[in-house]
Amino acid sequence: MPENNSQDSDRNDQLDIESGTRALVRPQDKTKTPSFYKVLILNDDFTPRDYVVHVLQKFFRKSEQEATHLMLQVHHKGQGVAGVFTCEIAETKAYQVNEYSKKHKYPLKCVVEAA
Ligand code: TYC
Repeated sequence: MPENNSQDSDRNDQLDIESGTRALVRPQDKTKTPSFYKVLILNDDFTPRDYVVHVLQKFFRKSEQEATHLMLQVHHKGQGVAGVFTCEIAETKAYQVNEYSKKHKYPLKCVVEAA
């Protein structure tokens, strides 16, 4: 029963509370729960609305309707969640959007935050 077992991520044994025994867990059998990260898109006063919609479609695979809805939410509330990803993918998406926006001379920014 998983509730009765305590498994510390950096030890190779697993405690069974009922019997008080420890069973060895081979390192290759240990599954790590992936951590998730939000890519937040931030509002600013200069980036054109159409460009934000384009970015949300291009980098976050939003439909035109979803992208427009999110862009308006961000415009009114200051920020919004463009997507939730594993750490490396979240950092890559934010980097790609920020570089793309620099290239197009818009101040649009994405930042990454733990989910
Ligand atoms: N506030 C911008 C404008 O009025 C539009 C905008 C929306 C910019 C969302 C960034 O993430 C953003 N042109």
